Amino acid sequence: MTDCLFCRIVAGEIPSQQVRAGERTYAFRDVQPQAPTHVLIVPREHYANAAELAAARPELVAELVADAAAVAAEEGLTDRGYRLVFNTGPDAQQSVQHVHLHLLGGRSFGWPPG
Ligand code: DGP
Repeated sequence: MTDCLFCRIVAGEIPSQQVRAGERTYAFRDVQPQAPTHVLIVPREHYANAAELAAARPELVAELVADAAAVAAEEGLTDRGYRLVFNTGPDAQQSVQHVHLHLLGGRSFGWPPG
């Protein structure tokens, strides 16, 4: 999809800070990081959200999670842990309609913060 931001990032038409490049997936740093490590992992193929991806290509959901775990290990997050998030739809504030798995780590997500 030529008008999709993440399709254009995957195609290299818009620059991104690459973290991992697989045959079917691509991982890059979020431009508005919410944590010391904030990486987005996407399928190269366009699907609007996690449910659509799961219905069409369930093995790719597993691949996104495996990629996230590999990136987490590379970033030294395995022992302390990390958060994985798929935002879906307006109430979840999904702003890019190309499914993306957020990998967040390097801080505690306990409440209250700190
Ligand atoms: P979501 O709200 O779940 O749709 O998350 C979209 C994320 O994408 C958000 O955290 C900011 C990030 N983002 C938006 N535009 C760009 C961009 O051009 N480059 C990169 N690297 N990240 C972007």
